[in-house]
Amino acid sequence: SGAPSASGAPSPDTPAAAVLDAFAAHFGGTPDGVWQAPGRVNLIGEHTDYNAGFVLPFAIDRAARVAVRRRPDRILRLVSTYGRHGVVELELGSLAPGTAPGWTTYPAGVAWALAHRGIGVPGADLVLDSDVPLGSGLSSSHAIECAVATALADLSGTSLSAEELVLLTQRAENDFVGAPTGIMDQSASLRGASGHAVFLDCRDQSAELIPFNPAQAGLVVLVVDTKVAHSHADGGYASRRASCELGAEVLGVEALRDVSAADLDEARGLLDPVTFRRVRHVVTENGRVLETVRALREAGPASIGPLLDASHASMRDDFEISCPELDLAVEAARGAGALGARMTGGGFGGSAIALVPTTAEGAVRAAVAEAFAAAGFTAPDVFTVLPADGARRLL
Ligand code: GAF
Repeated sequence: SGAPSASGAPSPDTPAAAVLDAFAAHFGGTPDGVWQAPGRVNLIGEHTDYNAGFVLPFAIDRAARVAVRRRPDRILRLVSTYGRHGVVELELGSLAPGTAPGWTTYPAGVAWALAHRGIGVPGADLVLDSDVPLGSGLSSSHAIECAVATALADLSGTSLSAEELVLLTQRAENDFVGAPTGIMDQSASLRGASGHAVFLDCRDQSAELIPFNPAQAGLVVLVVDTKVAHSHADGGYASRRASCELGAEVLGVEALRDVSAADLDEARGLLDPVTFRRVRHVVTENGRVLETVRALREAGPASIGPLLDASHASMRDDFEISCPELDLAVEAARGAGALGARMTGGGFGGSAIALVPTTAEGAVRAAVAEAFAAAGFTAPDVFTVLPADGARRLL
């Protein structure tokens, strides 16, 4: 697009071009910098993060980008290339939960969480551009929060570790946005690396990058965005979390992480049937994450299909967070040659992923489209994702 880079030289078609253009159009001139943070796909390990368990997400090649310029006052002026809400002006001093409209709740929540942490956030003009589809279950909101957190921390001259940034964005999400989510999504966005998945122990945030390179194995990861809207601030996510807490309390453990597969027989007699199924999902899912890590190390990506399938069945039948569109996406993909498929993210809508031999990609895309049309569902968006690098400064 010919947008000037911060150095003044024209830099057509760089990832930052659109956000620089929008910055010039709304605020004039150039920003102090541009920061980017990716969305994520969770390969496996769902609803295990807030149970102090294991997850294995990867950062994807779709990201939120923010162009930010400090202001001499205490005002945040926020605008996005989605075009909704126009320029929103917020006073840093009077930020409180419920005060920021629409998407601005994410940057406002981050500024609020930084201030609570005693970090002097500067007033700023900020433009957001993102190619993580909104509400698709690929963590579009955490991508925004991680990009803004990285930007504002940098601009305030504070160096924060990944662990601190994770807790800070979780605070923004839990206490400002009002979604009782865990730490998986921001961990993937902050720690991701090209060609790798992030194996995270959510109890102590210890993390290891596990080689995950589908292309090298002749595979693609296809995302099927069902277009079914979901929100973690709705009741379903919180009620699953409450079941897990109840299960842990009745079983006398600090978190469901501390329940092993061998304990499940006894647990069945102690818990009501619904709570037992919720607990069984978390316990078996933790086991599947560990098995997936081992399979990736020992045999590579083509070996993990059955684990993805088992994970989906557990979410559909035990945790009950799937929906007809996600189930259909998974079945259609498998029927047309996917090695494995599962819904990804919090559930109740959003996206499914399928691990597909490159040679079957066309057949899987066609089968999913046909199955959705035959069922009378809205046509899904189907696209490939690659494991990509985590949050960083672009300019
Ligand atoms: C959402 C949450 F934000 C994560 O913390 C995680 O709990 C996930 O749902 C389910 O695994 O993405």
